[in-house]
Amino acid sequence: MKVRVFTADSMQNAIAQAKSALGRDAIILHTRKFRKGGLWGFFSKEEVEVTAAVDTSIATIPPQKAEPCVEEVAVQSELASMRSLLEKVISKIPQGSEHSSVLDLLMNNDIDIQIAEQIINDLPMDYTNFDVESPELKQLLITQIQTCFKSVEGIKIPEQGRKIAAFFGPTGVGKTTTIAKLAAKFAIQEGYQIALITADTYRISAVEQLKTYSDIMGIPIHVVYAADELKAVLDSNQDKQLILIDTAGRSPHNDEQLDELTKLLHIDDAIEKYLVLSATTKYKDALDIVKKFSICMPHKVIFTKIDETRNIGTIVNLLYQFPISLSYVTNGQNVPDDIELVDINRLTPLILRDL
Ligand SMILES: Nc1nc2c(ncn2[C@@H]2O[C@H](COP(=O)(O)OP(=O)(O)OP(=O)(O)O)[C@@H](O)[C@H]2O)c(=O)[nH]1
Ligand SMILES: [Mg+2]
Repeated sequence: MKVRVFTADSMQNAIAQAKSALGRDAIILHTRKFRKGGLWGFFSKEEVEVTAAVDTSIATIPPQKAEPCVEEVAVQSELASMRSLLEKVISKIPQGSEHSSVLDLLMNNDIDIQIAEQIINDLPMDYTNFDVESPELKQLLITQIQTCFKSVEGIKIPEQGRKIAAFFGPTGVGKTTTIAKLAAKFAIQEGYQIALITADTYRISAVEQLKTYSDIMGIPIHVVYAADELKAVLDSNQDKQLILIDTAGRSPHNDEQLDELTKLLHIDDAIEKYLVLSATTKYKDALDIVKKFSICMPHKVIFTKIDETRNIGTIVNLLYQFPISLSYVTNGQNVPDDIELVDINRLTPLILRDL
């Protein structure tokens, strides 16, 4: 530190001298006034003394510039690439807290982030005018989501001839129970002539399960072990107005089983094919299932177990990606009551249950 004393006839001048000698960074350590000259105090004049200092260490010692070690260089480059990645991600996120709140609402209802973004982008009007929790915003989102529901059609029995419907999908999703519900609806409630066929000879109790329902309802049931047997049973049931075919649950990752199922379902072009999916399935798994079972060329999809899940965003996620035709949803284990034709106006509010 460099310290110097300056005297002048005024404080202002003394400080000016200090700043000009030591620079703008000079600091005033001490000031005092004293009288100079004269005799016994007569004819003396008042002077000002300023003690000022400047920290020379800052200016004189050059900053240490150590060579970075290899590890530091690696960390710095990692940080730089993370920063650039973050900047890219942030630049893609549309700004505004309303956007992220609406995005959160959709994602809390199990809607995939990319699909949620698409839903928001496609909104026909400025949603930022609405409160995030308002019924108006909920209605706006529901109306937008409804645009992905392309078509809904249940089993339509023709006036002449017959309808053959086969049900397939992963294990345990509710295929057999759904068939029992539909059999009761068409045979008992609507009085059609129907027959049941089960090709599920894989599980010991599978045939018994459907047979129990057919016995109660007084509907004939046939068991088939191979595709050509199915053909024969279909041929011998020309008098029926509706034939419902049950199949064994299959893993979407077992290609051999899927090939076998495809052969069975294509034994007769008239077979209408229903893919049965549980609404409780995780979206990524449901995506795999739809992709893998598409080899069987499903005409329509049935979603089961919507009573077992709070969020049925999986349905929206799938419909946004595949032009699937919907048919029924099931909402419980009770035969025959817990099934209904998809009603878009009743289903879509459930999708945003957590709003
Ligand atoms: N909560 C609920 N349970 C259901 C529903 N539909 C079926 N279940 C139940 O799901 C379980 C499996 O039903 P199944 O009809 O045997 O299923 P599946 O697809 O035929 O099974 P596999 O033939 O073994 O592949 C049973 O306990 C049914 O009662 C539904 O809509 N809601
Ligand atoms: Mg079954």
